[in-house]
Amino acid sequence: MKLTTDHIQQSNTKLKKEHQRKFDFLAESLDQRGLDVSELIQKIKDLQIAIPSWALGAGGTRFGRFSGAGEPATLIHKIQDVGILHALNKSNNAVSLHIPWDTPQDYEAIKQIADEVQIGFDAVNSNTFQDQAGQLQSYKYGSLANSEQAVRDLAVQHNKEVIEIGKKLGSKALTVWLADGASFPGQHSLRKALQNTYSSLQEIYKDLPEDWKMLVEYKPYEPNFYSTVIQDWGTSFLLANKLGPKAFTLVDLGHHLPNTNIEQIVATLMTEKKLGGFHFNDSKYGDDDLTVGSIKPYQLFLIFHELIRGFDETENPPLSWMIDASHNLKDPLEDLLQSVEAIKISYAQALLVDQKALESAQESHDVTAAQDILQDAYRTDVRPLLAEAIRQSGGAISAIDAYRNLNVREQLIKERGKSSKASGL
Ligand code: AOS
Ligand code: ZN
Ligand code: ZN
Ligand code: ZN
Repeated sequence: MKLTTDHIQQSNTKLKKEHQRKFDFLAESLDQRGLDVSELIQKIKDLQIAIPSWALGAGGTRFGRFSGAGEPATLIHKIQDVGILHALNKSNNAVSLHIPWDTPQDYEAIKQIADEVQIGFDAVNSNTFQDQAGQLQSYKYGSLANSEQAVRDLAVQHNKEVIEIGKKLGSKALTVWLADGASFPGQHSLRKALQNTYSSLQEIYKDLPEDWKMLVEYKPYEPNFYSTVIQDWGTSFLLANKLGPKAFTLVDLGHHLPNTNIEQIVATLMTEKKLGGFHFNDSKYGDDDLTVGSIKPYQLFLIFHELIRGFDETENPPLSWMIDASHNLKDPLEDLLQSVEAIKISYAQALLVDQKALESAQESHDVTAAQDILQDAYRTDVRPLLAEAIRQSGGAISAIDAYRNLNVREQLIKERGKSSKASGL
């Protein structure tokens, strides 16, 4: 299954007139507000978000997993799926692999297939939260933080192998997410666990190529429920600072206690040039991994607002943009199309903020005006702008409509079979 430009153009014909009408109306009003519409379109086109390999199949909960049909069963299938997304929205030009779930057999073949669908390889993810068949040491009581040297060595070795795999594929970042922690007070020494984590990460850092980043993810709880070693942005930031200039903090939107001010964390990390990237998703309670923008779209907008200011005012290096969402109700590809759209909508809205007016409102303590300026941007329906950017890039005016009209899932089921299941989570 490969979507061609012809397929997409054909699906655009029906929507074109109505799209043009909406776009012209919006473009005129943006123009009147003094915004450069073609510059906005270019910025929206340029934002590319990596798709995690583990989001392409239906995710499960600890109670069960209801697989969809025609899921990708192999790495080749996963790359094809990302190729389908990218053909539709021209916004996902990379995949983020999880090792060992996605360890390639034949690197040249994999790279060629990815090349054909214009997909590159974003951050590679290591996995020391599960034991693999035949593994000599167990991660049951932790990996990089484990009190046993032999277990730490194994986990360090695995991360080094992940770097080697990433090098062969052209990745430029290693994402480390650790489940390490304790479920009961007294289970382990909090200080030793942190020290062990730091020294293990130092070992891995030594193998990190010059042009790579190490992204250190934090998370307050789960699977451990009393203490997680890298529990918050402060701990990740501390480790990244101690490790060196190639280490950064990765912000997964779902990894915060309820009501945490994530945009403030983003602002602080950018000021310190230590924001490495994102795992986008949405949540109401915890690490819910719901579709981006489905619960708190205003928060997402505020995060993008901080990012845009940060890009202008700080020297934070370019970010890794990744999604980390997976759930068990929707078709995963439709879900990802919605997530990508939500990210780009927030970005486009944040680009509309009148920065000069906001700054002067802030300086004169005009709180009412400051709020209005932000909300004016947030309440603008930028969807026609987004659709135009994607259409100009050769994608679909409405990605979900095209996906459905072109019977993509039906064709995948025909090719892969009804009971094809994704590996991994
Ligand atoms: C786990 O909660 C983290 O969000 C990870 O980034 C990610 O979901 C995991 O590596 C995929 O298994
Ligand atoms: Zn994550
Ligand atoms: Zn998570
Ligand atoms: Zn999550």
